[in-house]
Amino acid sequence: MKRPMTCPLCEAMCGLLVETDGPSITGIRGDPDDPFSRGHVCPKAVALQDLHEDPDRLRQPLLKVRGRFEPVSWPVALVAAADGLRAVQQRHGRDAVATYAGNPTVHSVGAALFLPGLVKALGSRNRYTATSVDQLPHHVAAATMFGHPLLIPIPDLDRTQHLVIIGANPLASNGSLMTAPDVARRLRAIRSRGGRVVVVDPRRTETALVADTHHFVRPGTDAFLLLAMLHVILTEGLDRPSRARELALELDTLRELAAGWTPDRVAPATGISAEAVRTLARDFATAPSAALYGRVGVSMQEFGAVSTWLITVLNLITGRLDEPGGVMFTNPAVDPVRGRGGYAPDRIGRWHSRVRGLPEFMGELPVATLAEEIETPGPGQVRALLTHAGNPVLSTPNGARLERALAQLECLVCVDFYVNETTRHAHVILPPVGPLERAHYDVVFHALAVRNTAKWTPPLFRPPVGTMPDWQILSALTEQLQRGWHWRTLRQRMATRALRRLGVRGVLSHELAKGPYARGTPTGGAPLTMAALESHPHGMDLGPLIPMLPARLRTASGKIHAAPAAIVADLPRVARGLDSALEAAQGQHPGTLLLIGRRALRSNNSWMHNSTRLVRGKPACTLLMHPQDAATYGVADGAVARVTSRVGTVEVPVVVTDSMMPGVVSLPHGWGHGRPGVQLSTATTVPGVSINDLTDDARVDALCGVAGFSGTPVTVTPADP
Ligand SMILES: Nc1nc2c(c(=O)[nH]1)N[C@H]1C(S)=C(S)[C@@H](COP(=O)(O)OP(=O)(O)OC[C@H]3O[C@@H](n4cnc5c(=O)[nH]c(N)nc54)[C@H](O)[C@@H]3O)O[C@H]1N2
Ligand SMILES: Nc1nc2c(c(=O)[nH]1)N[C@H]1C(S)=C(S)[C@@H](COP(=O)(O)OP(=O)(O)OC[C@H]3O[C@@H](n4cnc5c(=O)[nH]c(N)nc54)[C@H](O)[C@@H]3O)O[C@H]1N2
Ligand code: SF4
Ligand SMILES: [Mo]
Repeated sequence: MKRPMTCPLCEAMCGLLVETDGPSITGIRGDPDDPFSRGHVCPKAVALQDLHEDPDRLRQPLLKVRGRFEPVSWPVALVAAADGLRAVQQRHGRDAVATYAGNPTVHSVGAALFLPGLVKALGSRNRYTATSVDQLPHHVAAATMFGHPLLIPIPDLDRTQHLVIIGANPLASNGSLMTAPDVARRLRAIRSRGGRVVVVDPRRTETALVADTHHFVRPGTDAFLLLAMLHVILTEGLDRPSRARELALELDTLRELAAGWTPDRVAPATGISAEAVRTLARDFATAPSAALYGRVGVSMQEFGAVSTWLITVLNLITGRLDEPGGVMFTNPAVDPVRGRGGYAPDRIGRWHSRVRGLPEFMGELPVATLAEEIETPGPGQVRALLTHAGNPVLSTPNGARLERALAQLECLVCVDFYVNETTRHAHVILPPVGPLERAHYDVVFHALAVRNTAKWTPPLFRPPVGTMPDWQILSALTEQLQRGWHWRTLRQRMATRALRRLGVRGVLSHELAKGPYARGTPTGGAPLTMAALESHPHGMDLGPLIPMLPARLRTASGKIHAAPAAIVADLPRVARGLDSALEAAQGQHPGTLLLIGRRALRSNNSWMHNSTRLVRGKPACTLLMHPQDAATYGVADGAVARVTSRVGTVEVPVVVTDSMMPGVVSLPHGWGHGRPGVQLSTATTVPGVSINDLTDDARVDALCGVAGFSGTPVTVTPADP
């Protein structure tokens, strides 16, 4: 039997056809009838079979007894988890329990709908997620400019004539905040319709190789480059009127801010010549349609929020925002902007972290501060942690420090199906079923896609007896935590129970009824209900992105804030950053190289390395280095280098390649499985090292607290001189 589903591994939402024979999988291929992905898949889709069959994937809860994990029943595990967390809160207050939600949370409908209730029941201000090692700056820009953190403009990939990609490598990542299955074909299409693709990246990436132009940029200097582009566009009068611009306040402020940021001044810092910056700006501003797009390379850095804001500003003033072929807002069937949890604040720092004073945003704190919140005694100290689908030991800056801190927690509860670098420290592990055993609807990525589509998949396999999908674990744990609480929490308890009775399908049905297609689809179709989704198992196409302004704005003024006060206040820091970058460019820090990350098609953050078919072949965890640097520091291709930063040292094989910008080295993230106690029998044979044993928890974007991964200073020496 061939059964359609959506791949939940990355943001591309490829349609799959899973061929089954009773309980076994006989093949996984692309679904040609999926209207969005039209048959495209990458190698990771096939690896879903390895995940499904992986004997290391937990099917039963584990409880740590005298230092060892023992399988226990669900009632025992849930009571142990709830009692452990509640005891800490009773002794030390609500904030003593922290929560961390990792990336796969947003790829699971059950988790996306049911984790918020659990976090709310805990009622702690110590809320952390992978957002603060990822897209936090995008939310800051969206919230302060448009009034809602999820109003993120998406490149209209299929209609643009000019795409500028800064700090993203969609050919490896398959696109991010730009859900677009088969991004390679879509980029090729831009060029075959006479358009252009430009890439700005410290590495000549897979994407740069298929672009028309590539510029090396020194890591962490994008804000200077973007300010110089703003300067060129405004001084040369290349900005132009548009519907969106009519809605914008504070345009004059932009002119004041850009003064002084000439291409000549910033060129030595960015490594891109003044003439190239002028060309970049002019080509972008004058193309018939254009989209400027930035992703993790510009968001995970010390000027992440300013850079991300500048990208939106450039799209706004050149008439690209909310226009076909530019950057547009989505109109998803389940709409997080108008639906559940709808309004979210646009203020940064309503409260601050206890130890370092880092700002809250959207109700959460930056995870770069979690280790010190656990280590530092005093009122409000974090003494317990609940993780959901996260591996912060490998994915947050100075992960080794966090790992040491985890070991001193009174209670660590992990909702996860692997014993990995993080969960090995747990007292209780609650494993949900795998992605083929649960229903799927992409509540997050339909809202970030280059086309409006909708697709529902029921579970392909019946979950084995005695296992639970994540939403059931999360609601059971929520109820367990609420048990016996004061009568004032009665309403919360009733809400939890009502939600649980609805289940995923019921909640989605309510959401669809509140959504934009509740009365019919744009193509004159019937109302979009669960029944309609069920009768379209390959997915429903709801058409290209459409202009959404001004109705979609959520600002109190009903206008766009082109220069939000919180962001403008950060510009003096950017100016100081330019001074130090200029100093560094003059060679005042000899011996220092700048470390950046990278993604590979056959890898998925930290957790798919247990799939034999993905880790076969040449080692993936290598340090890329320019030949000139290799010669200077005496390391040869294939030799092992010792890489040292302020916080740590790793030893890793070197690949010498001129695809790197001189002075910059690159390591992938998500490796480092060689730690004791990790129960991943394949991954531990190809352990690699963790880049986050080098990245520095002290380097954050001071404006929003996102980790400043890009451009971590390191030294490189041969491991055996
Ligand atoms: N230096 C550096 N660090 C980075 C990055 C970088 O580029 N450079 N990238 C950052 C980015 S963008 C991100 S998103 C983060 C990711 O950071 P995290 O979200 O912390 O880590 P993941 O590697 O995604 O780990 C996912 C965990 O969820 C578990 N899991 C998988 N599926 C499910 C599920 O359905 N349910 C549950 N309960 N568990 C599941 C896996 O076993 C694994 O333990 O890493 C960040 N860290
Ligand atoms: N195969 C695969 N796909 C994935 C993932 C994965 O781990 N593997 N992870 C998923 C996740 S969680 C996310 S968030 C997305 C991320 O999706 P992308 O943002 O496309 O991620 P990357 O491939 O890391 O691309 C970031 C690029 O920024 C460059 N860069 C680094 N520092 C700087 C800088 O200072 N300035 C500039 N201009 N560029 C810089 C890097 O060289 C790199 O090419 O990918 C998702 N898709
Ligand atoms: S690109 Fe690969 S991992 Fe991403 S959704 Fe498609 S098949 Fe899955
Ligand atoms: Mo991410």
